[in-house]
Amino acid sequence: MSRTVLTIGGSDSGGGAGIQADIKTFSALGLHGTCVITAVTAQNTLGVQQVFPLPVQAVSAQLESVTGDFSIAFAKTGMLHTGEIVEAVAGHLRRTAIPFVLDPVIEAEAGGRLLRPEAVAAVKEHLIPLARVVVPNIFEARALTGVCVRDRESALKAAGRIMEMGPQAVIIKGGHLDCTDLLMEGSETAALTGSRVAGGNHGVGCTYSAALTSFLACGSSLKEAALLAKRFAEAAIEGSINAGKGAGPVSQWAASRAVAGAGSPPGREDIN
Ligand code: PXL
Repeated sequence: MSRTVLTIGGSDSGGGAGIQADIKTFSALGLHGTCVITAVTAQNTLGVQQVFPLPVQAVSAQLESVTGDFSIAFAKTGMLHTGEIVEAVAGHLRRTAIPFVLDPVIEAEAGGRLLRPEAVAAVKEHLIPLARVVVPNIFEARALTGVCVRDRESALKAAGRIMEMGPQAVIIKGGHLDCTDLLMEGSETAALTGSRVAGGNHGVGCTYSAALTSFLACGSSLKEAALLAKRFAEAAIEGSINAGKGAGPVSQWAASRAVAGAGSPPGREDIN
């Protein structure tokens, strides 16, 4: 069984979010992480100062290199920035049929546009229909559906609209409300409760979706993976590091110690 996972997203020079958070999360959960970088951000804990998207050929070449060698158990997409990159990534994921978690990253928490406004339509049209699960926060849910999520009823409405776009499941994250996530899959819905944890939160969204990807790669059911990823993200905030002048980066190391045994880190021979 392959224990190699893939993240497709942007680099955060501050080391807290994006590809850096994903690789740290994969590693903390005992997996081998590969990465396809879509854009380089000049960023710190105070915000995103500049964004440099890579040429679409550079993204396609990385996708070919990674999937031409490794057997990818599960992938995730994060910051994709341009419509052109969204289409290239969607085309590759469709051809290779790699299951993936779609984190519809639009803006950095500390401020800074990570997906161009005109690329939102490409995400809806080309990428969402292929996703195993889409994991928006309430702001991303609004950008995708026009529904302002305030409570369970509006979360159900937004989730229903995203389901109409064709993914297998959606989780509306409630971290900006009462920390209850709404999972919708087929005709089933579940409320996944959590607790508000004090600490720095830079990189928490990426860490959550990377942990979800990891638990799915290890064979958990979606609901089980979503609960484990939520606990992992909470523990990562609790153990966050006081670095930089803004919101401190979450700690995947602390999370892996706190939730030890949650995943099932493979033996060396299992890593493919
Ligand atoms: O949290 C979403 C995110 C994703 N990818 C990159 C980011 C951020 C947030 O800052 O910088 C590169």
